[in-house]
Amino acid sequence: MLYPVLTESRLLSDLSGVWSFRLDNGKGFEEGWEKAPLADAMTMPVPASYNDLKEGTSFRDHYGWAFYQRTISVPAYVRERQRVVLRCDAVTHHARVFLNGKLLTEHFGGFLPFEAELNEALRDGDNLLTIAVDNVIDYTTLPVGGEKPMMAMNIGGAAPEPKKQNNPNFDFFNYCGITRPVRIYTTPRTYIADVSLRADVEDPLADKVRAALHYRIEVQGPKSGVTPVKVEIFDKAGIKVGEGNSAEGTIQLENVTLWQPLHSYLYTVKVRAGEDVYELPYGIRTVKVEGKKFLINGKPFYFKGYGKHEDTFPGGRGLNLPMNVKDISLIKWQGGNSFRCSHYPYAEEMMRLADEEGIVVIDETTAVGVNFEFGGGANFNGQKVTTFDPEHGVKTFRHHLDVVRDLVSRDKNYACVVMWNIANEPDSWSEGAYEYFKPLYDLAKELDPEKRPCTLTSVQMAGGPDRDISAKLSDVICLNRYYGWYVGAPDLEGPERMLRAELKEWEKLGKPLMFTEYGADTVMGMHDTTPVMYTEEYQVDYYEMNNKVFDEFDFVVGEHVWNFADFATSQSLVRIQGNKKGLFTRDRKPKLAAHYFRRRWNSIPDFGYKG
Ligand code: BDP
Repeated sequence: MLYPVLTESRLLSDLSGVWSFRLDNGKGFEEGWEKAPLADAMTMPVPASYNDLKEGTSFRDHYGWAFYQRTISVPAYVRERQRVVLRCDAVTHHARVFLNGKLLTEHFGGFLPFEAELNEALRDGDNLLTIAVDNVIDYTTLPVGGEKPMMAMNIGGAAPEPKKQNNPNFDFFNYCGITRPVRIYTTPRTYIADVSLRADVEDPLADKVRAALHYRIEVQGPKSGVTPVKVEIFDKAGIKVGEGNSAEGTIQLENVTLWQPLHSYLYTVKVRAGEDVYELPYGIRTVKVEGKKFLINGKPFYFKGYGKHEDTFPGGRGLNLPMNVKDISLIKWQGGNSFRCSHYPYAEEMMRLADEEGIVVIDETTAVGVNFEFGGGANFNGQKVTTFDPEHGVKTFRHHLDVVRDLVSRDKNYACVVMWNIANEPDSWSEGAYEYFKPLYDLAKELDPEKRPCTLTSVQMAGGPDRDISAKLSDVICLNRYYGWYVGAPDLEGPERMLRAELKEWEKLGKPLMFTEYGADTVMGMHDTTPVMYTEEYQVDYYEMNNKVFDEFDFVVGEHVWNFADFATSQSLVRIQGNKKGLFTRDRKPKLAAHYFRRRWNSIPDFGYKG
């Protein structure tokens, strides 16, 4: 799906602002709230998560639907001449969109965009737009909701709450609402529906780089078959460097400037299909797994970076452009070069920013919590239930396919994206895991014009390569490991030996491996002369130990700390107003470890670190 932009043929109108809002009392649809202005409405900004914006636990932890409303109007001359499309970038987790009380569309999944054509439903004058948002997570949704609170079960099996509540099977606050922009855009009746690009670079290391840019333009609408298509490529100075004159073809490019990590270069691809014009920035680079190396532009790349979250105060997971820009600045300050979109696709504005700033990205689906083994495992009438049990196990597979499809469709043209992460810490060892995950890997590869590497980030309890199906499926082994925190803390010597022993097992596979998570909770301002858990000193010691071991293995091609910054979670005895594993606090102040990593990463080259 194309990112909405203003062009000579397309209008764009951002509906961000303060909308009317009301939490459902269980009768919202029965009473037809979508049909009339909301009674007793509160104010609510769009985009933002609503949870932290009004006071009280019943508001923050609301379970179920909430209604957002505003009026919209579109001039008649626009409606008559053009397609008018409503685009929601992210409604978390399940949306029903109504115009003048009539259902326009319904969408499942809280982190990917969806659209609806408005022409038929729009009337003259004001139109009532209602977006109802449901935040319920369960065994059918991604992310997955469990039956009991995940963390609470870890510490003694707290009894399930009698009242209805969300129990995330994941460790971040279940923020919800309209978290990304809602926009109206227009196109001519026959329009550019999709653009797929793939650059075949002859030799990325040559003095003068040549590339064949393969493109495919999807045109839809009444004249789609007969509409002439033209594709032009412009360099940064605005000079045309290539052109194609069909809906599908190849453009030869000479003297290509490659997109490089931290040295971005973006061409502009301008597409014309009849009356419609669409343009997008596009970086040319290569990505390849070769033996034990991860190559970008033919050179062995070392990932220095973070798992992140879209999480700021008070907008929760709401799009926060200033913080996105600040975070990239901090990444560069620290000598980092990459991050992972843990644990869901990030806003397109962040992907475009990463493309523009030269930050390498591992792009992730919403599949977190596909694992019944957390906290001792799930139960059904006293019987242990495995994750992929056909009757009582997860029911996420079909939705997971949709998420992979929509993610690849949205992000396939970004140079910053170098790998797809199919799931975070799933049950990747139990019976049924291979059968569940193999088709998802296959689908990502099939749909991606670039055939980027695929992975899953493997949880500690998955064990080694003998047990974990990621050994078979992943192009790069990605480990989330907590040696010296969940395993062995406060001792660091035993965990060091265990980490080394585990790496020796994975080394035999002959694939590159990176750490996609490792970290220790650290409360800013806690210090001690002898390292004690939760102090800033312990965090540094923890990382020094882990990094020392990583440096001993040449097949370890990267380190992503957990986490870039502290973030909000559900409450539990092991979460101190959230997860405190950040190198930065939630408001982006550096802990000791941030300075430690600044020294380390500035002395590690982006390319050729391990030869
Ligand atoms: C991993 C998860 C991550 C958690 C982290 C932690 O992938 O979401 O926040 O552990 O416990 O299991 O801090």
